Amino acid sequence: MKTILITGAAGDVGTHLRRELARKYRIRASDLRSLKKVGSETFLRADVSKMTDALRITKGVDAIVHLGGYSVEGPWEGILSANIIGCYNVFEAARRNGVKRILFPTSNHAVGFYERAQTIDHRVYIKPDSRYGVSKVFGEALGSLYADKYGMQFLMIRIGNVNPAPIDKRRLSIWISPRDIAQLVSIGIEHPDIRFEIVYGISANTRAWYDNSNAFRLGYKPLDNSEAYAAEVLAREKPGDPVADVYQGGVFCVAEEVPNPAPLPKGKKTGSKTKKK
Ligand code: 15L
Repeated sequence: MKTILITGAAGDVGTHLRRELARKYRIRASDLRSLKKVGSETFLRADVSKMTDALRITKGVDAIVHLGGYSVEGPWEGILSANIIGCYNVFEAARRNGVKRILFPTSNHAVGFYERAQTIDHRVYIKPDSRYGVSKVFGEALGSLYADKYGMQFLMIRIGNVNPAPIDKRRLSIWISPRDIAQLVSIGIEHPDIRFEIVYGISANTRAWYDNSNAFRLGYKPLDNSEAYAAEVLAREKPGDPVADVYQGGVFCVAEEVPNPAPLPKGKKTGSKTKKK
């Protein structure tokens, strides 16, 4: 039985995956927070923004599902440390520990500024809609580098929204059920010919904005379709923000106030060198 490390295991997606995959894999769950164990999984507390922690948790596993980090928009400092430094540490620790296979749950927010009127596939140019989306694009780019340079293997799953049922009109297009995301993750762990692939993490939704042919080529056969919930979801939908409604990323695409950074102390300019007298 393969040993799989799931980082960020205490979050929603991690919790669904651990339940769905408990009988198929030996799971090593890792998080900053405590969690309620599922089956015979092991738990390692870790902060992946520290390389020593990343090296410790990635030792001796067959594959990594790297969910750790912010799963929504957040302040730049937090995104930088958890999503960018944390992602680098996990991929680099995997390389040093000889772990070849990584599944990176990237996000619909890596391409959230595409309009809903458009159908996009895995080859479109990135269009992140947030600092969070940019951090997912960073993970995709880093995976591409590690695949080409070090021969590692990556499945990038641009996840829509994992939930037992779709929660609003936007999610009718991007919803994925827990059993469908578990199927995609299993493909990512088992498929013999993955080098660097991008797929969309959605169920077989009638209203999908994605052409998910790359996932189907790898053997994905989603079992669920959000249309079964459409009437109920649309009946309770309230009018939304007109800008958000244009874009696939929804409210992530609406401009927000970003506070100015604190001014630098006087006499200290970034990039300038002080001449010796
Ligand atoms: C995501 O990427 C997030 O991880 C999740 O929490 C949701 O916000 C989802 O996107 C979404 O767009 O619904």
